[in-house]
Amino acid sequence: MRLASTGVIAAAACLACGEPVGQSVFDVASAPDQLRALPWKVLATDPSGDDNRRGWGDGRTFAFHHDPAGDTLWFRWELHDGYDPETPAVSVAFDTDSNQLTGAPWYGSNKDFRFEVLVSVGPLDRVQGGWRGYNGVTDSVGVVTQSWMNRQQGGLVFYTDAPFEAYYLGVARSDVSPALERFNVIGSVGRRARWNDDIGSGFASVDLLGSPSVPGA
Ligand SMILES: [Ca+2]
Ligand SMILES: [Ca+2]
Repeated sequence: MRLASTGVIAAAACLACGEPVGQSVFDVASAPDQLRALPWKVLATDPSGDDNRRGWGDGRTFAFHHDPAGDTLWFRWELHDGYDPETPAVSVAFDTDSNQLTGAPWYGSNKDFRFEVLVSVGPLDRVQGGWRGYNGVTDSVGVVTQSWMNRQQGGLVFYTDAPFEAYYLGVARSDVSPALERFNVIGSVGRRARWNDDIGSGFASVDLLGSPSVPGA
C-alpha cells in the first residue's frame, strides 16, 4: 500500500518565497484510517514522567512499519502526555551502518548512541499553504554545525492523530540511505522543533530483510 503524499512544497520554492533557512512549508493532516491499520511493530516503550519539560511531549511508544510497495519507512509515536496538534516535533536518529563505532553522539538521553542521519519534522507556524517549520533530513555533521536539513529540505510526510494522541512520519528509504537494509534508531518527541523525550532508554535495531528486534532497548 502506498499512502498519498500530503503535498509537501519543494524547498527551493520556499527559499524563493523567503522562508527562513532550513525551513519549508508543508501540510500537516490528520492520520487516515489506512495508516492506523498498518501492522505496526513496536520498537520501544517508555515510561511517563521522564520527559525533559512537562507538557512538551512525553513519549509512550515508538513503532515502525516498512511499506515495500512505496519503499517508505513509517514511524509512529504514541504519547502519555503533551500531545500537540499544532506544533509537535518528532525525529528519528539513524545509525545507518549498524556500527556504533561510527557517527556522531546523540544529543538526547542516550548519549552513548552514535548516528549518521537525522530525520525530523517540526511545524512552527500556520501560513498560506500549510505549516512553516522543519521537515527534512540532515547528516550528523549538519547536526553538529546546526546546518539543519543539509541533506534534504522537505519531502517527509507527517500526520497527527488526536484521538490516539499519536504522530506519524513517512520517509523514503532512499532519502535516509540508498542501500539501507539494517539500522539502529532512536525516536524522539517534543514541541516547537525542540527535543523533549527519547522513546526507550537504549536504541532499537531494524532489519528490513527480516523482523525488527530491540536488543539495545
Ligand atoms: Ca516518556
Ligand atoms: Ca554508525
